[in-house]
Amino acid sequence: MTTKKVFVTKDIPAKGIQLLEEAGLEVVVHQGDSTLTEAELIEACKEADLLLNVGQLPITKSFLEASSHLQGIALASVGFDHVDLETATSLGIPVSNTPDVLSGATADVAFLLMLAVSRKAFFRSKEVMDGKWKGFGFTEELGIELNGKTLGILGLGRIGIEMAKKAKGAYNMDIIYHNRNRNTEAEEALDAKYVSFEELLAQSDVLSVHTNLSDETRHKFNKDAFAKMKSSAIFVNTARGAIHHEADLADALRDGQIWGAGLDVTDPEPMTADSPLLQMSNVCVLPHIGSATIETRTAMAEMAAKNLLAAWNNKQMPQIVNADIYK
Ligand code: 8YV
Repeated sequence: MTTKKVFVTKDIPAKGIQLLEEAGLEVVVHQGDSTLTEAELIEACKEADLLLNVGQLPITKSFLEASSHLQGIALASVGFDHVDLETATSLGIPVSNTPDVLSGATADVAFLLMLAVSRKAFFRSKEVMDGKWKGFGFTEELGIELNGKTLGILGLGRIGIEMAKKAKGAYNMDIIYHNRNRNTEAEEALDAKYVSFEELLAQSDVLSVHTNLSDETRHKFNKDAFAKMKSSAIFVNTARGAIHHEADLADALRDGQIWGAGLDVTDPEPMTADSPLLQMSNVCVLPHIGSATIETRTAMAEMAAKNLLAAWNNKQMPQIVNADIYK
């Protein structure tokens, strides 16, 4: 029997590789910092039977058509907006993601951004670290407190629920949310109130985005949306950068339409060095570290590996996102 080959697009915690190798699979990991081009990915997958895709490397129609021999693609991410799922499904290639295991870590980063922006912590820290801090002014660059304020959540799913729990526990924040479908179970557990998107914009003191990127949510936070928010509001996005319109966000912050913003995701990613957001004291930008903890990344690698093992054994991937292939 020939050994099956798994191509992994970026290094992952050893546990993931170990699971694959123990099952007798040959694992090839793309080394180095550079992101693979589509042509390089096609070339790398010519000899592979399974693909473990780390990060948001696009899985395009042309890649899938050139790689229709793949027995399964496991994503090391919960989001799958970078995958042409329709083509994967039509070619019968199962695709899996990594839900649940990263919810707590990602909500931690949303919470961190909310708190850091509310106290301008990163900006102040940057001054100190750059040797520019000259002592404080009693009324300069003051923060705002979160206690008892209203947290609005767009997308009260797994990650949104974790964020709401933390905000409620730490600051007794009132939770309002907007979803495509109401989540009555979470409403009860969190004493959360379902509101329209317009109400979410108007009532939130902090508005945290936890929805996926789709045609419906692309640039949902644009000029019009920011204009409807409170001038004291903080906008937090740990989901996908393209859900907000970057130039409109910069304008809204500069013109005082909203108070601050915390971003773990940008569009493009990495953010360009000339972005006006990087000069603002009321903005904090992180390099997409939502799931970047030892515990979470290990769990993600393990989950992705187990999904590939299922595909290799002709079983349904436990975290499959295109179960339609079996219909
Ligand atoms: C990861 C993510 O940083 O899960 C997602 O959708 O965006 C993040 O957890 C990234 O995809 C790591 O592979």
